[in-house]
Amino acid sequence: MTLSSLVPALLVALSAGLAHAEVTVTDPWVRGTVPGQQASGAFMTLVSSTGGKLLAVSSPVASQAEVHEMAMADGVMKMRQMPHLDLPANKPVELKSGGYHIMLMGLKAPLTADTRVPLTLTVEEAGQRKTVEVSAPVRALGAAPQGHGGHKH
Ligand SMILES: [Cu+2]
Repeated sequence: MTLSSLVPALLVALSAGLAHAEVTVTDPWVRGTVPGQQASGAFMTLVSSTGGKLLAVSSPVASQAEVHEMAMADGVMKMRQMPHLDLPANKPVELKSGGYHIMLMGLKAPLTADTRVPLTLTVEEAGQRKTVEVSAPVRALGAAPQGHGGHKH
């Protein structure tokens, strides 16, 4: 077997393995922060092909990262930490503003637009733990249409 025939075979084997059992992450992003801000949110859509759980998140930009749920409790929006986030098989789970989100706490520096934040997700699928690396772009704090966003150039 020559090298040129080996490489395509290897690529096919790799992509077949990826399609088999993986958590797919789409449209990840992190909300930008202003200097002095200690926390921010990370958002994305997760799909597990076999069903699984998101167990933990870590990022080099934050001293701590937690999976949170935002929900109404006694008429007040409250956040609580989730021990894990269930990922039903082939059902997209959306992490978004006002719902599930990843909370980045103890930020070491402001998160500025057009940079990227590396996130490591620890997931469990079919009883197996693995990590998924995500590179999430930072979107400006003022990207949402709500008055003074502190967005300067
Ligand atoms: Cu939170």
